Amino acid sequence: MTIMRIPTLAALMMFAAGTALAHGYKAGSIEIEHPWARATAPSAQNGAAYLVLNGMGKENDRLLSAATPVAEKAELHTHLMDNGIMKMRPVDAIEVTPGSPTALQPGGLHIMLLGLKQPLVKGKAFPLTLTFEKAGPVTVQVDVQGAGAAAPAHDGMGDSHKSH
Ligand SMILES: [Cu+2]
Repeated sequence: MTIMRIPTLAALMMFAAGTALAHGYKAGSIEIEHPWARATAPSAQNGAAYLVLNGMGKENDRLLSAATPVAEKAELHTHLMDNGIMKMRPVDAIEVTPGSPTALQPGGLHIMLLGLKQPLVKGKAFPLTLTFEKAGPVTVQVDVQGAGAAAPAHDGMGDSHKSH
């Protein structure tokens, strides 16, 4: 019955909203802390989002994909050293291991936002939907911080992306 399905979804959404504390989110037993992105220049094609994944349950899970209305595509990326040059590579999934937080941060794992439809403006926020293998999808709000926020390692990002 339709009547049963819709309230279930609404209840889930309310649960997600109700458990948001201090800019944290929950998907099943996974806590997602402080999603943020760096502001981009008006001409920038790409951006990146960062957050921390905390497995609070007993089982491992995996972040499989991400999507956002502000970019054509969101990919899971990591940084690897290749002949002394830091390069970004797509990864199939990001592991979430209970008891060991997985940090997505500049210079490491990140969610790449490809084909920005609008610049990421400091002080604004945008929705990002994360899909986990077991916990399923959850939408978080990503805070946009100043262009100079955190490590400068990501500044070469646009260039390395153009090359592949
Ligand atoms: Cu990247």
